[in-house]
Amino acid sequence: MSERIANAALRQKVMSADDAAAFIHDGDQIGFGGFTGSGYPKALPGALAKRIQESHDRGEKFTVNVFTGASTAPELDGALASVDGVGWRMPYQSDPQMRSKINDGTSFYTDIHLSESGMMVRQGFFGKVDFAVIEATRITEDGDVVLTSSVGNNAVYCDVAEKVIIEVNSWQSEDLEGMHDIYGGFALPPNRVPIPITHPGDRVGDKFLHIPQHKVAAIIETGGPDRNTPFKPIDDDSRKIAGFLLDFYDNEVKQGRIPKNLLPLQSGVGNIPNAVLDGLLHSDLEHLTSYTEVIQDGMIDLIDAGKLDVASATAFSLSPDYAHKMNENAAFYRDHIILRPQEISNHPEIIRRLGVIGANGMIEADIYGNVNSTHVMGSRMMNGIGGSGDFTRNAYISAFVSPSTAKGGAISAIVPMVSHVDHTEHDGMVIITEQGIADLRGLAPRQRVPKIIENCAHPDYRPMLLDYYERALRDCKFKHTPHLLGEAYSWHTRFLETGTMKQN
Ligand code: 0RQ
Repeated sequence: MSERIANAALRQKVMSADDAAAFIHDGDQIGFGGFTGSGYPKALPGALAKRIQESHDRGEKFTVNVFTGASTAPELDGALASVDGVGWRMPYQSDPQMRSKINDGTSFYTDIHLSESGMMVRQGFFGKVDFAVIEATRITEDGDVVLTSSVGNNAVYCDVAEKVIIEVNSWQSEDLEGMHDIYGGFALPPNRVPIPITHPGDRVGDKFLHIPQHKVAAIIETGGPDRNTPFKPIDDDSRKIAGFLLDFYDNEVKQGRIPKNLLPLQSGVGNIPNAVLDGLLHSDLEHLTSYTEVIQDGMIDLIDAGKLDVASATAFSLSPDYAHKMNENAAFYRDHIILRPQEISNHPEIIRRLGVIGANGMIEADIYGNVNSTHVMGSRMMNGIGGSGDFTRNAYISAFVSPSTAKGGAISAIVPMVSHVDHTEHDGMVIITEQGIADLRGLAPRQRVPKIIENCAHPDYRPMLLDYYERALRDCKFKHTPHLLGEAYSWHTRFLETGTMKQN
C-alpha cells in the first residue's frame, strides 16, 4: 500500500474502485473534484459507469446527478455520459460525450457562474449531496488531505456531503503540498464576513483540506495523469488579437488608468489567451501578477522568466510537457502559485477589489455589445459560461476576444442580435477580433455600432451589418437600440438553412 496514506485509520479504508462504486445508488448526488482537466478522480467514475451500465442492461433505471468544479475528462464526464448515467449536471463542461448528451436531451445541464456553484450548494439550493469524490496527492498522519492539481469545489463538496471517497494519486507531485490555500471562512448570510484578500499573493486559509474521518467511506489508490492537452501553435489571428489587447493595455498605462506593471490579469483558456501570455513574455513588462481561474503554460513561462511574481488560480490547465515540469518542480512553483477554492479564485468581491483585468473568448457579439459565450445558433450548448461572467461583470476592464468569423468564414462572430446572451451590453467593455478593437466604455448603444462593425467585423460582413443597422435606425420607432425584430435572427436562420450567413 502507498506510503502516501500516512494515517493508520484511513489506511483501513483502502479498497478497489469497484467496491467503492457499490456504495452509490440511483439518484445520488455526487460532488466530484476536477477543474479544466486537472485533479479529477480517475478511477471511481469509470467503476460507477460500469455499475450503471450493468443496471441498464438489467432494465433498471440508474442515473446520478453530477456536480464538479468545471470541465473534467473522458474518465469522468466521458465515462458517465457514455452510459447515459448523468441525469443532471452542473457547472461548466467541455467533454464531447457529455456535450452531446446535453444537446440530445439525455442529460439536464444547469450552467451557472463558477463562483456561485459552490456557494449555491452551501445555501442548499440543490438539495442534499450524498457523496464527495476527490483526488489527493497525500493524506498526512493526522488525516489531513493534500489536494492535487485543482481545488475547485472540493472543499464545499467535502463540507456538505454525507460521505467522502478519496482517490490518492501517485502521479501527482507530493511537492504540491503548500501550494493550496483552502479558505474556511464561509458562513451563510447574515453572518458572512469580508474575505481578507487584498493582493493576489495573500494566503488566508490552510494548506490542507480537513475532512472528518467518520465521513470517509473509501480510499482508492490511483496513478494516472491528468487530461493535459497540448496547446496549438499560436496562429496569426491569435497573435494579432493578442497584439491589439497588449497595445490597449499599454495605452491604459500611458493614460494613467492602470499602473506600469498592469493590474492582476485574468485570462480564459485557449489559443488566444496563450498568445496574450506569449506577448507578455516578449514585452518589457515586469512584476506582473495574475488573479485568475487556471494556470496555463504561458504563465509558467512568465514565472520562469521572472516576469510574473505571483499567480492565483483554482487549477492547472497545462500541456503534457508543462504538467511534467510542474510535477518535477512543484517545490519551486509553490512560491509563485496559489491554488484556491473556486469560490475564492472567482469571487466577485475580490475581483472588484483587486481591479482584475480580464479577457475571455466568445462565440458571438452583436452590434450593441451583447455577448454569447455558450450557445451555437441559440440552442446548441458548447461548454458553458464558466468563470467568464464572474470576471466580466466585476473586472476593472473586461475584454472579449474572438476571430471575426467561424467555420471557414461561413459564420460571422459579429451579428445583428446574439442568439443567446451570457454577457449583456452592460458588462463587457472591449471587443477584439483579428480585424481590430472596439473600446465600448462610456458609449451609448448607437455610438457602439460603428466601432463594432468597422473595427471588429470581417470585411465580408461589414456591408450587411451596416445595411441592417441603417434600416433599423430608419424603420424602428425607438432609436435607443434600434432593431428589426423580424430580421434580427435572419443571419442564424440563413446559416441553419443554407450553411452560411452570407447572402447569395
Ligand atoms: O468549434 O472546434 O468544432 O470548430 O467554437 O472556438 O475559436 O477555437 O475558440 O476555444 O477560445 O472557444 C467561447 C467556446 C471559444 C470558449 C468559447 C466554434 C469554433 C470551434 C471553439 P470547432 P475557437 P475557443 C475562464 C473563461 C466560455 C467559458 C469562459 C468558452 C469552437 O471561450 O467556452 O469564457 N467560453 N471561461 O468553430 C458557431 C460561432 C462560433 C463557433 C466559435 N460564432 N458560431 N461556432 N465557434 N465561434 C476559463 C474557464 O472558465 C475554464
